Amino acid sequence: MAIKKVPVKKIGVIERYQEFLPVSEKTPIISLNEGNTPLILAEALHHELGLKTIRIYFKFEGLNPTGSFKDRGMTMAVSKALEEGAKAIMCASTGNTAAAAAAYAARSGLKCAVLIPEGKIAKGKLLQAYRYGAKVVMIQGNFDQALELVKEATSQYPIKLVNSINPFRIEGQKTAAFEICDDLGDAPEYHAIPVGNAGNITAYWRGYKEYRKGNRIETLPKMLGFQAAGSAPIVHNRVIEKPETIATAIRIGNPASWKHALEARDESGGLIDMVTDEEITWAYRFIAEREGIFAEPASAAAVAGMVKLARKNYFEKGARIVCTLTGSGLKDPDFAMSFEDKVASVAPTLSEVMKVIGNQ
Ligand code: AN7
Repeated sequence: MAIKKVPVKKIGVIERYQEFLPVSEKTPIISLNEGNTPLILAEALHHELGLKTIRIYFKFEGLNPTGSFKDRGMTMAVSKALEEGAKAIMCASTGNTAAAAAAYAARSGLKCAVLIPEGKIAKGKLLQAYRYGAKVVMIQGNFDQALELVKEATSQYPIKLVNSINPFRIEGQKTAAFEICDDLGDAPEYHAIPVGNAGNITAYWRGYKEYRKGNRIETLPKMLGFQAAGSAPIVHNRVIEKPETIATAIRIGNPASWKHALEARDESGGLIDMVTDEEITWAYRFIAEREGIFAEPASAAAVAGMVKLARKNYFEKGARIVCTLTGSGLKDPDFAMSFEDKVASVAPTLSEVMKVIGNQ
């Protein structure tokens, strides 16, 4: 018997949320059907933390077309760049912005150049930018220096900047908050998120506020941002000249949206804290090994932060916490393979195989 085919019209975030976005019928929509990512209820984490009435949900952004939340902002930035007559786009990136910019540029026909910190970018992101056909330039410096160069270049040449200081990026990224509210039927009580350049925490807060203004939700969440301890300028209230962390995506010492992140924190009554690389690594392995969700280390920073707060009994009874898992674990194979539990290699005999897997 033939399986019945159901026609499905897949749409991206611009079409789905156009009434909340600065687009018109003149905007050429460049989309890869981004967004509509799953909100997955945690299982093992509740048991681990002894949480009985609290529900933790993962907004898994690693399932976007290029494997991170950056696609939501890039569909907007590239569509608007095209509408404005641009011929080329450019960004600095710790990796995911570069991958998304390169993909949407490929789809639109725009040229794309990306500046990345040499040696400090996950391999999967580098190969994406390269394979989608962008001009990839390694800077012998860090992300903050790369961003300064991009600002200079785009102010002197007819190239559109598509980092999150481009306001259309934030506009696109706020759609993730809309999706969460649509799925839950209201806003969660808390929203945990990793903070690097601070564009995403800014975007979510704007999304929640606009949904409340539009009477789609009644309450607003407390925004909980987490930086890596070696790259925590907002927590320390000073620029970090040499940021360090295994979570290379958020290895940023001078966030572009610093001020907006503070607004999100203060207006929502939330907090911005930091987590160590050890805490990030624990969370990274826990959600992969116990929840079956493979997210990249930067994403695990938000989980680690939430775990830290839960252990201090920060959350009140009955609360719903949404934690954004910003990117796919597949992005960073080197980190994934950096542990003791390496893959075994044995002779092709049953006894050798059973020696490794044990008598299960
Ligand atoms: C997986 O790609 O900055 O606070 O250049 O890739 O909005 O910067 C990436 C950031 C969190 C932090 N999780 O978001 C870039 C870049 C992942 C990321 C962040 C990033 P923002």
